[in-house]
Amino acid sequence: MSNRKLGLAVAQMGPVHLTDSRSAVVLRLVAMLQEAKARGAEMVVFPELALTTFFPRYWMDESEAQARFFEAQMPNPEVQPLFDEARKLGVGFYLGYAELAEDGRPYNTCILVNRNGEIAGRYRKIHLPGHADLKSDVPFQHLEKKYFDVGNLGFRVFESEAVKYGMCLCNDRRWPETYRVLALQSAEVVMLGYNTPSLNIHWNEPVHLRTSTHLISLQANAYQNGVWVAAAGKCGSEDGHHMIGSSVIVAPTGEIVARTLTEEDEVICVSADLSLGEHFRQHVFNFAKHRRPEHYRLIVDRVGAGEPLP
Ligand code: CDT
Repeated sequence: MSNRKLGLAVAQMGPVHLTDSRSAVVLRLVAMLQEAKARGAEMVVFPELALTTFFPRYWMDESEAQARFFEAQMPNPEVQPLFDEARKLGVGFYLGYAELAEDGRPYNTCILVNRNGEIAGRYRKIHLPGHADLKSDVPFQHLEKKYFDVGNLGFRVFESEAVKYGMCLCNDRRWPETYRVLALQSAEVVMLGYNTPSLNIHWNEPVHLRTSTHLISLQANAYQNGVWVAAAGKCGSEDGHHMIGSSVIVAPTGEIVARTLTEEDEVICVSADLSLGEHFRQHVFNFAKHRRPEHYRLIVDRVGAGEPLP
């Protein structure tokens, strides 16, 4: 077994309010990048939609949302200091933001930036939660289906500085297909950012389940795919709307090896032994030896649950 180590950090964010400027947010990201580097990080994971408040909770025209919350270029002058600092420190990062693509389409996107400050990978969110219509009987909206198109880049693995990274965003983390498609491309580390409201507007879910289902999803999928999972939340109360914290780094054993304590800007960092996943990938989850895809056809042939097979 090789013994490859990666300094892996998660930079959780406290709230970003409607009145906070991009430049102020980027200063916070730069400070956490510096702290992570000082603690040995080579890769730092920031949250989903890290540059703005979690705006899908608000109803507005698509054009207004795009003007206020989307980035038509990346990097752009307000975000450039983060790229510059990454290059100066020689540390990579994952960043989630609302992207207005060159063809004008809106996506919930994350990028992988390498230690030279260059974009080395891009993912556009596939499992968009929520709704597109105005719900009048709930305390806030969840309008990802209104503001974003379904991602068109698939789940891809990017090799950067000799590490194989997979990326996804928030709700994707609850779907086993996400991790399996990445693991079938030999991902070693899955990075994700999230914004998870503490209240579920769709059914009366006890608040504690919001955190436990988040952790169960990460831990089970880390183990079943032999990957490290690094999950960064934006949390606390954004203009009165609370979101869960509990940002974590999970080992391929399924164990949480670092977890945030606060609901504020907070860095957690581990030295991730990338060879740990190899044990699982070569034995219990040796895909080539043990998978039986001929019995998994329904996973791609059906979307929703249907009748038992004849
Ligand atoms: N941002 C995001 O994807 N949040 C979802 C909320 C689901 S409730 C409609 C999540 O999975 O945490």
